[in-house]
Amino acid sequence: MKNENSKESNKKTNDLGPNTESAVNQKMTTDQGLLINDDNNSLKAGERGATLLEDFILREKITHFDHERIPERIVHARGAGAHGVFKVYDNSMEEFTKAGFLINPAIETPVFVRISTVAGFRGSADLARDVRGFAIKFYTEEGNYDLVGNNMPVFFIQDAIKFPDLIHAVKPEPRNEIPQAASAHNTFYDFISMSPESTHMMMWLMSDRSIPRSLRMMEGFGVHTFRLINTAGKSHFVKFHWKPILGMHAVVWDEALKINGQDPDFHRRDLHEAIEAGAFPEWEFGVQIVSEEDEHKFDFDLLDPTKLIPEELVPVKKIGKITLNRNPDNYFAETEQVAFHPGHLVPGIDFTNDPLLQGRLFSYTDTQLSRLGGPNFHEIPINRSIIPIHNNQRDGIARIQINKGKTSYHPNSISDGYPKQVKASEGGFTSYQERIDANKIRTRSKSFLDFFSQATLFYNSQTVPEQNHLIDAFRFELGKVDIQEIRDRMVSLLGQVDEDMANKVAAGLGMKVPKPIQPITHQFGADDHPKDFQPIKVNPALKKSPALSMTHNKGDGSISTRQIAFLTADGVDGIALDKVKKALEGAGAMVKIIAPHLGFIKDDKGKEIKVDKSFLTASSVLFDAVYVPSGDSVKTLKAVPNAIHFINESYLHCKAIASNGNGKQLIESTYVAPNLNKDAASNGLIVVDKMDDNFAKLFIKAIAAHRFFERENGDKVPA
Ligand code: HDE
Repeated sequence: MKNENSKESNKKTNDLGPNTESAVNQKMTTDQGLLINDDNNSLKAGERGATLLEDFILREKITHFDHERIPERIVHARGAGAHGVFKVYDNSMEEFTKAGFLINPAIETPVFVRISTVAGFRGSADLARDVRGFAIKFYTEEGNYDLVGNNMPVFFIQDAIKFPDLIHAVKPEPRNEIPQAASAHNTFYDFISMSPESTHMMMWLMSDRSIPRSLRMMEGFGVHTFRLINTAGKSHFVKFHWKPILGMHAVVWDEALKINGQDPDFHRRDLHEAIEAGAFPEWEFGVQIVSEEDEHKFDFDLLDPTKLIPEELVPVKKIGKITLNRNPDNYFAETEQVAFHPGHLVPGIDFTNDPLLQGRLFSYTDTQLSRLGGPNFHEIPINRSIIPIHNNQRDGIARIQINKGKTSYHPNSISDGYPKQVKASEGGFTSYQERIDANKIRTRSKSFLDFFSQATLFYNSQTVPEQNHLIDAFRFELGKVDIQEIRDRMVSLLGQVDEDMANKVAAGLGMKVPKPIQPITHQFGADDHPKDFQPIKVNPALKKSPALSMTHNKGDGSISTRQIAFLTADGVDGIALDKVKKALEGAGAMVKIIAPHLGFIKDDKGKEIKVDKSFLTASSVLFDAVYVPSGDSVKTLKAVPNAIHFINESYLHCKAIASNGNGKQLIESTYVAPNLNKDAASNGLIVVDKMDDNFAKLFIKAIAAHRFFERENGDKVPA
């Protein structure tokens, strides 16, 4: 009988575009299109075996399964992706670039974004203390442009040749493959403490930037200095920025550790759920532009990727917006198989000679050859350009395109010379004609040898709670290093950044800050290595850059997508619960009803309320704030250890806590009790006897404040 999954019926029911498939209303087939009659039993000689080698259906299924995995990315293996669109605000960039998608506000460019951690394996937990990769593929009308950046504007090393060493040092140690997704171990600090150029990046890594509350609430950076080229061929230097509309927010370290157990997919889930709920993540795209004439006017080298251009020196001009509005249909096909490359360029954008960027230009295609199995990865749907591809590249593993015609070379006369090259004036890509006249040498430019000024600038620009978190992070990480010599070297480096900070880190480790220690490697050129860690000393133009503190960008003050826990049980005050729920949801927050058991509870009027989570699966670390409504429920909750713990932990993690009426009794049963009389505005405890119209407003304001770090000044509660 004919297989009714004919091309027509397939087309009708699976009209999702090329290369997509939906099994809705379809019958099961083998990979060759044969209808399957039994997918539950293999072919056997008799009811009790043996199984026959002849069973090609069994063999096809198992063979495919055996080869389901591909090598994970060597770095950035753990990631989450989303589709979206990019649009520029106006044509004001025309002066600097000819890239159509950056100058024409009528163009809506489709994008795919993948955000990742660096060190962990593909199955590692989301809240590792780590840099986040922020890679964007723009499917422009002039070809694919990839901006493969991070959530921190600088990097650990200045030269690509050090990348394998850096990554080997941070990855699990070779002897026992421990620890997973963590920089807190001997080999990482062994390397870093002998790599003074990494000190600036280490300040970023130990700051709260490395433990974001959400992937939607972090900045993105292109890191390297790139070039913009206009129609006249004139070049300007440029740094790229992404500014999140929701502002920058982080969790606290104790919370990060616990989230990794409670929900290792916390960031991935958060991104997915926000997009499903229609709360589309948005970032504004910004540029810092420097003219060619000003290349040498800074006290650092624009080509050095361990340096940033302070926004106070060159402001970030916001030129457009990216909106992520669609989740991938299939994680593997899209998020796993997407292949980024800083060398995927379009006319109007070009490279500089940053030696880290130059090395990257080799690495990204090379790595896809082993990860995606050959040179045809550009044909995988997620990697395809939106404009058709015509060239003389042919064949290779898994070639999908069927090239017609008699020729596959250029020049040819048989095919009238097609495909033809295109003149620059017609949109053909030409490289910026930078003049180079130099000796071939292996050395580090002297202009790269100031290692600490910007590390100090970063530290000075943080608020006191941010500085304290950074010190605690170094204490934690170096506490996991068990070779004293390595701690000595690392703390001596910190001493060059800020004496007070180094003393505080050292105190936590029960040691004194050692004197600067002589470098023991020939890092800066075999014949010309400097005598100390700070070979070039500069007097930086800026002592403080507020833009470097996360508190300078808390966003639009909305509480959109914030997760709020309502602690309830039978007898809860239904009117209070409804009122606060409506107000919070009206402001975009997501309310979850938590109770001692799943199913339904009854409010004080006997009305049934659906429970979202029981205390067994709802930990405080998965929420941004907590509310205890009044009612007989409070009596029950006082006897639930997890409810008590919920309040203590929320307080420890500096979150807003609200209650009305006898809800206060639950808070009085916790370690938080002595803090109840403190000022609500600075302490985030909104505890009222009688609920008025202002209650929800105060609570919303407290949630928007995100965290109340004042609580860390000595009145920490056990949790
Ligand atoms: Fe990467 N990097 N990288 N990197 N990188 C990769 O490419 C590499 C660097 C970044 O979501 C790999 O396809 C070298 C800086 C992101 O798929 C690999 C050097 C920055 C992603 C590679 C660097 C990045 C990668 C692994 C030093 C910030 C994930 C898999 C010269 C500006 C992209 C892959 C995704 C991935 C090499 C340094 C960002 C091995 C050699 C600096 C966001 O090719």
